[in-house]
Amino acid sequence: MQNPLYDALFAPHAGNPAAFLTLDDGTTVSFAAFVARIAQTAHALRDAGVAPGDRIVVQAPKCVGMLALYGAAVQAGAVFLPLNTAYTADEVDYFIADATPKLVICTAAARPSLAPMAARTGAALLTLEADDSGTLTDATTGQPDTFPTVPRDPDDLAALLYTSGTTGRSKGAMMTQRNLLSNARALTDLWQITAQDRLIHALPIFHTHGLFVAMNTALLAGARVRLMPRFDLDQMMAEIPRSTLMMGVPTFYTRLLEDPRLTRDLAAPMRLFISGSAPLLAETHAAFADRTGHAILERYGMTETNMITSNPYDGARIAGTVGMPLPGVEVRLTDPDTAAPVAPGAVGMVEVRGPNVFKGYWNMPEKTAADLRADGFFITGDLGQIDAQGYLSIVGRIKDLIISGGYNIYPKEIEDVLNEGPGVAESAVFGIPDPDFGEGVVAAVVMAGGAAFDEAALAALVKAKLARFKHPRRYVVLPDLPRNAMGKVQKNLLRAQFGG
Ligand code: MCA
Ligand code: AMP
Repeated sequence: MQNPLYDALFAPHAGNPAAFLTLDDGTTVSFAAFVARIAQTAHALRDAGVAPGDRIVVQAPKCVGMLALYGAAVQAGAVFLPLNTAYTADEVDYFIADATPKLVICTAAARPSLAPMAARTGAALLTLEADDSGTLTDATTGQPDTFPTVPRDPDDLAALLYTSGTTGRSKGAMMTQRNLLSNARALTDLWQITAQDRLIHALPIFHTHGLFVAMNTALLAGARVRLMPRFDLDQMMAEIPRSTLMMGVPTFYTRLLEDPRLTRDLAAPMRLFISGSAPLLAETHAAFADRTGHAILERYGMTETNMITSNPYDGARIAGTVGMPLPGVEVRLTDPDTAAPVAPGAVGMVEVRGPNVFKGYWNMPEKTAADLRADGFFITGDLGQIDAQGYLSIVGRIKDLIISGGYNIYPKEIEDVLNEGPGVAESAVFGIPDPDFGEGVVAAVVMAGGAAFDEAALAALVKAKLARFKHPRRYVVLPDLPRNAMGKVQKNLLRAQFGG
């Protein structure tokens, strides 16, 4: 038995002296050095007590060591669980308790708050910093540069990615080797990614987009990667003329467009610009094409499913649509109430089936059964419409979700915190259009009889519990929340009232 993901993404690069990663200071890491570092890290994982199937929780800055850790987890047969670096200790506590990892990796600054959580589940703790130093790096130093790859079945887990829900706490989406590899193959093929490409990588590597869509395809193709710690306009302007490929969220594109340095000449060497994770406005697509001559290729996916559809590489990339199902992936639109397929051209719930669809939610069989039908179709919570040419458009969502700068924000999670606030009777959190992030978070609160509204107290409560990107940027006080006959809060009315 082999390890399909390791064998496809990492093993072929062993001994290849060509440059793979280019860092901020201009230094490069060769494919060979990267694969060797993965092996050394795999030894360090084993020394830390990580066995096949064990989870590794990682809340660390984007750096070579973090990428090598991903590879090492795959090679050692462990389950990689990356977390948004913006999450508060309160948020991380839940993930550690739920996933019961054998190893937690964080910065030295976060160690005091995370160490007791790791201790509670009997996990070891190592550190990793933005400059690649830390006790994890120390533990890899001097280790052999080859590691006996742990055999894995295609249905074995490679990663656990937490995604919030409209009700209750976050759920761990179990991603198998097959899920990741099938998607990497489909995308690499469709987008014609090759060893000639140079990818501008400015996305975080704790989500599907930056880690799997971007890194797995680059690794599969043997493409070079300009690894940036974060999105930075000056760096983007410097890298565009030296690169061929970029993947980003719509905010990347609106920010690039605001900069007059973005011109047709600057972008001439580029082969392909790809957007996803949130809706790209048709006007952004048009403005970008007008300015650079490039038609942004928009695709659509979800943590639980990896990528589902993509606009074509050769062929019309239609603004406002997310294209056609990837090869091997089936999409159907159903009536949200009856689950029956809708008529051609009608709006329906997007359901998806294929090797890309996850194995289920970690330790949540009921939740898995509710979202994954017996015939294998996963219910996305997105509403779509398919035109006569077969292009899917995402026209709405049944799930109560805000997408801000490509990050998902579940209103329920914020409302639960606000409702604990002094004098708060109830609250409703909703998204309004935001020129930079696509959507911005607004909180409407109803105070209990006579209680005074104290914004600072509420903001402090939110700050203690939730990552900064989830914080409401505006509070409004209402005498009561608009509800329909069923008693459900009508957020569409709130959006209409405050979104102008
Ligand atoms: C940062 N802030 C945000 C966000 N990012 N607030 C709301 N939404 C955000 N996305 C906060 C900061 O904490 C800061 O707070 C303030 O906003 C301004 O920060 P700024 O420096 O402008 O932000 P940035 O560091 O430039 O980040 C913006 C960003 C970043 C580049 C758009 O958020 C980003 O890289 N997003 C990509 C997310 C992503 O990869 N999503 C893929 C998920 P303060 O007020 O304190 O200054 S995977 C997925 O969705 C599926 C599977 C798919 O299809 O891909
Ligand atoms: P996540 O839970 O982070 O995986 O986010 C997945 C959700 O992001 C999907 O269910 C969609 O609602 C949304 N999404 C991703 N890509 C697109 C896109 N290109 N257009 C519209 N929505 C998108």
